[in-house]
Amino acid sequence: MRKVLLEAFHQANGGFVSGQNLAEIMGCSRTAVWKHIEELRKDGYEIEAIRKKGYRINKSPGKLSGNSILLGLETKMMGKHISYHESLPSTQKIAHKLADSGAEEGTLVIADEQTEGKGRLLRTWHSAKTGIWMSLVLRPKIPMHQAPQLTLLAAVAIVQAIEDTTSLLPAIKWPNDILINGKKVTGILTEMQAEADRIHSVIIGIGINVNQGLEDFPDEIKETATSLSIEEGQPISRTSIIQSFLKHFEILYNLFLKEGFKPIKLLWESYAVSLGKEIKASTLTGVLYGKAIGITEDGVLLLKDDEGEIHNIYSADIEIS
Ligand code: BTX
Repeated sequence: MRKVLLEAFHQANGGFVSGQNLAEIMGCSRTAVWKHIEELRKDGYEIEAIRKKGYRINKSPGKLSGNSILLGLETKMMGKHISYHESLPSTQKIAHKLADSGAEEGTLVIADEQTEGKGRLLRTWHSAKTGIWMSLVLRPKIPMHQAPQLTLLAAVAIVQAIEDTTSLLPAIKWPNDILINGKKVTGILTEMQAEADRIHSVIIGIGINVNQGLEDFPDEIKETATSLSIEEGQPISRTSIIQSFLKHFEILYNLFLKEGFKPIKLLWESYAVSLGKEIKASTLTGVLYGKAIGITEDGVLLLKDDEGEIHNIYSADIEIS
């Protein structure tokens, strides 16, 4: 019922919807409509009521919910099914389960808080309330070796969403960190379910620090992490960031499926901070120093060492010197 009510407001595009109209759409009495409106108000929606005009939503709540994301979401597929949870160990786990049981492409799992947020290589991702912790289920028909390109694609969509919603200028550090003023605001973890050379699903896990204050970060990341609101100096709507991310992601994903990685690579390069710089790459097999000279068509980082030898870096932590 609530979903129908929010959809009716969405259709009205910020305008008024009369009580009578809402009663017809919802198939209930006007008194019942009023009760549902009161419920929305309790959840933080600011709803104006004017005699003879009806109701209008002036402001959606800062609180996250599946419905507030759906209200105003401009996608055909991404985020059309949302599994929202107040607190979870990790959205990745739920997304894997949903993918196993046949969830549609574009299904999104979101939590207000994660108690066991995962980074890459079994690292911890701190996921206090007021950030965005989400996992997107994809079912791309692509060869397995192309799956890591989706991490780079997601990074571009996040940068575009941050640019849409704030005045900040984010930059990407290969492969998956988004930095603002040199500090990490986002991490991306791409996991895959596959068999032989067939991808069943790709789960893109995204963590964005949105409204945390410095005091919300544990000591070990206070120097290296930041949030959008710290950088912008005011609270940022998580709902707007998620909606904008899903919109950009869908456009880029369709482009990627049609034309491959090339157009995504160009966009990614335009946001990259590490290219052309001297870097230290810590890989699982050792540490390499040299200049980051570019990425390949497959999204692999190219590092040229002092002897002029070029190394392909598939997975590493990068420090810019
Ligand atoms: P990563 O391995 O690149 O980054 C992890 C490292 O980043 C940690 O070791 C720590 O130094 C630092 N770090 C941890 N938490 C934060 C934070 N909140 N802000 C800035 N720096 C931090 C990046 O891994 C991948 C992160 C994916 C997180 C999403 S959230 C939704 C989904 N569910 C889940 O469990 N993980 C993903």
